[in-house]
Amino acid sequence: MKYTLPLFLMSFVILYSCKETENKNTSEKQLPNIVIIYTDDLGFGDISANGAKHINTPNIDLLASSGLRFTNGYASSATCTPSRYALLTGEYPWKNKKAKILPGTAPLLIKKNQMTIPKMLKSKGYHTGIVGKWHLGLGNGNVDWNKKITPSPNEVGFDYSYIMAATQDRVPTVYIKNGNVVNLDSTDPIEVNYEHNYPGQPTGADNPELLSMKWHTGHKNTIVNGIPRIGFMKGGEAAKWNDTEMADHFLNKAQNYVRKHKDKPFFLYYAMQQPHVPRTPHPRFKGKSGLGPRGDVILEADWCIGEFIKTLNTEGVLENTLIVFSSDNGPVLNDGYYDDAVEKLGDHTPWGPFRGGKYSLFEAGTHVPFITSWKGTIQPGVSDALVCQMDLISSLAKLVDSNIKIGDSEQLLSTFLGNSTKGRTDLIIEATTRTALRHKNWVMIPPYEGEAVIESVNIEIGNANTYQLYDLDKDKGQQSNLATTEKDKLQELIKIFEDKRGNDYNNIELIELK
Ligand code: NG6
Ligand code: CA
Repeated sequence: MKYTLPLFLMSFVILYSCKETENKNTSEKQLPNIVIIYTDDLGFGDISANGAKHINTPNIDLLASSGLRFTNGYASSATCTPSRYALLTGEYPWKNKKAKILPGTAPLLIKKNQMTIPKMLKSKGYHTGIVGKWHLGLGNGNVDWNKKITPSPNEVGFDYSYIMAATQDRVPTVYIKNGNVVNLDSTDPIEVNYEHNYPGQPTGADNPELLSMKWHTGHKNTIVNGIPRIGFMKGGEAAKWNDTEMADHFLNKAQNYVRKHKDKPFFLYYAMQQPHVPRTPHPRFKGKSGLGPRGDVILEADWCIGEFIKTLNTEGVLENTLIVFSSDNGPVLNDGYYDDAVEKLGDHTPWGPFRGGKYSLFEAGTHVPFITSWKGTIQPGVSDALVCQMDLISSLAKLVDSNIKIGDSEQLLSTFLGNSTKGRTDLIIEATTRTALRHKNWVMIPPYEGEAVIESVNIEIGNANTYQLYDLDKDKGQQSNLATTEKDKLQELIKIFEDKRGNDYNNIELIELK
């Protein structure tokens, strides 16, 4: 009798501490780290995991062979800004008329009250970070680059941001950390505009003798590191990035982010700059692919991914990290600089089995590499389910038990984790403001006016004066237009498309690539 009370208390203590450990384990399990590795202009056929024979991407392949490789994974769009908008917000970009390729001076495209992946995860206790390319606008339309830039990624859900504002070929050519230009010297202020040059400054158009890379189309304004860019920039000499060091620089920031935040659930959006132009491989990779700089920077990106995953491993978080790998749009060879991408292509097919490329409504524009990997949780395999990057926000919300709902984003968590083969039935794809419908194995492209091929990039963009209908099961390369033979199917798809898209889909402002 005399031992009863202490025994009772002891069992209570033991029970309680078991409960504590159990809670800790469950909550740790419930909240895995999430990493999105996002490449820029990497084509479906640019990775050996998807069948490339003339380039070797061992680290991406390992991600694929140890995870789930999607054969029907899509970016929402065939260009960068709209795809990134859809990825982060889960909303179709054609619902926001401003979601087009943005200049470096564009205001922030995501509204401060809009839901985003990092915002949703933050509400669940995650630390959230972005390293790399942003291209979703900054500030309110009149940024003073010498002061704190706001709003920035930090106002739409990211606790930490280390970014380039737009693209590697657009000014300002500086890194921005949490809204402040890195290494800014106040005695050499930065000015940026896209309309006129600053007096006395050389440009790509006027000073070919200063160029280390020759422009082909568009890129003829301010010269930075011998490379002519889009837009004009003055000052900020000490803050300018080094193009060939950029991959190492972002990798380093991404690795440090993991090291610093590994003890708490984190979300990292690692938005790599390759293989977008200007392609500036580090000397370690120069000439290594035999395909010219475009191939070399793909090797560089693959290496960075390997190093980044090594860091997750050595920091002990790989088994508690869901990694999503994809690309913002399909491939392009000559995208405005002479850099041997065309000349040295050989037999490599960046577009894989598909037609078109970046800017195109044909498959290669949006049908991109897509891999999910989570060591110990996702069983290796291949999924043919139709999925879009836009679906990640709802699916990740399910993963972390958040109850946010985003209309256009389908909740496909079990598909992303390999526990279901069910994908979307329909997806509206977008390319330079034009839209088309993927429905099951079918694709319907409505008629659009304008050139069929953008000559400067030599890509068929999908315009025709008739409806186009393709059966991807039989015709991945979209060679056989079935619109006149499969009339019922065509009508069925037009109806689905117009129900979702509205019938004013042709009332659009077409983008010109000059
Ligand atoms: C185009 C640029 C191209 C690239 C693209 C954006 C010209 C001729 N072309 O206007 O080089 O910068 O915009 O690419 O200037 S994206 O991947 O960020 O969407
Ligand atoms: Ca892109």
